[in-house]
Amino acid sequence: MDASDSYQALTVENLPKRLGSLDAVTEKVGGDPSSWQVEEVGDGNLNLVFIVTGPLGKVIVKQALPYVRLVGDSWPLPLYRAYYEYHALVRQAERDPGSVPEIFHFDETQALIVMEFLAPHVILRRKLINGERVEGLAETLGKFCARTAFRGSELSMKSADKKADVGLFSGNIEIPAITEALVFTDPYFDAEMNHHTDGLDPVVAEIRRNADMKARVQRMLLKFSANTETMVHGDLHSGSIMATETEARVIDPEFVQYGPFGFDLGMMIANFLMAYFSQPAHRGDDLDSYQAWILTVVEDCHTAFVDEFRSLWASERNGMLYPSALFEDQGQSSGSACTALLADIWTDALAICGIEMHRRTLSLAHNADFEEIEDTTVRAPLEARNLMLGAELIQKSETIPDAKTLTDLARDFNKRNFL
Ligand code: SR1
Ligand code: MG
Repeated sequence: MDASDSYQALTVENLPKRLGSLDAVTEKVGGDPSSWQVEEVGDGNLNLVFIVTGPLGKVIVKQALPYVRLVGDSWPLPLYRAYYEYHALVRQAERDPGSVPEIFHFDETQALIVMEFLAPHVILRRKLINGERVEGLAETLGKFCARTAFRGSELSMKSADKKADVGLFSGNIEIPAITEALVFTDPYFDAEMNHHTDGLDPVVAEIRRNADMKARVQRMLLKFSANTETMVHGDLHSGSIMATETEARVIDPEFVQYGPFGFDLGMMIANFLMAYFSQPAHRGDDLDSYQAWILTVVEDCHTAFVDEFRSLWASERNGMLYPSALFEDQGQSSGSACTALLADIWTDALAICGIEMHRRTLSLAHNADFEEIEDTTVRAPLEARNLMLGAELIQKSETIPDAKTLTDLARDFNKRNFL
């Protein structure tokens, strides 16, 4: 494809002709492009996603659409998000090698990325709904969050490089604006695109009446929009993770931006907690053991995050923050400074977690964990537990010291009836 070609959305029919002359694609797929099998598999909220199959193998082609797919062309969205996604994938691959799909080709004008086809991976959200376990999941995800957080910050990066990167990603305006509205604002008033399950009204009213909690959410929005602590994935829910029985990879970082250290950890944990609360509608005899496994993943994610962050603190603290000149070089330990920073990160993560639990139940984009529960008389009480724990986390984020205290709270809320 000629780089000067103006943007045109790919179709199953025109993809072989349009990508068939790219070496980066033909080397992976093989054969005559006219014989390629092309399948459109995108079921996300924003993009086109194709699997392209030939005699040598498969690739994924992801192309941004100039509007929000979930809503339609009444909500335009810049194509430039593919550019930021590409740059995010490059950085994540450097900071946590093997954690994200390999990129074979990027075309800025066409807003498309050709990347590794992950097989036999499936979206983690589907596995959680199906009751499947993934070995080593917590370790992989906790390390991913710690490595990308630490190595994307001035704990590790040269200040000039980090500031240049903040400049680069600051052009990604419309995508964070989605998060600013859909995640941090819309759940807390009667916004146009909101919807929630019948029967939830009393709990929704209680949440929207709570001015102190809304102020805390706005405080987090201020941090989200103004703190450039590190490069965050920005949308690390269980639909942005693909897994086999023994491996997990992170995909889809188009919501990348610079933000708080705890953002990705908090959003990810929220999605495990929503999977946890939805389980009574998906499981039979194995309910207790599967719910227990999900909470173990939450605890172990936090442990892996903390352990990896501490290890990088000891071995890679070469940026301008907390320099050894102030601590080790003067014969003093920086251990308590690291512990205090980790406590702040955890506090932010808990508040983000609660906010994500709210938005997935009240705002535009819900998740399948709850949405696939057809009987709303079953769904509403489960969502109410989720909403009430979300409120607790936002309000008590400073006083929940660790992941075990968090999972104890989840176990407690899982027994309660809020409607
Ligand atoms: C209009 S986009 C809705 C949601 O889909 C994405 O995956 C993000 O989570 C966004 O908030
Ligand atoms: Mg996505």
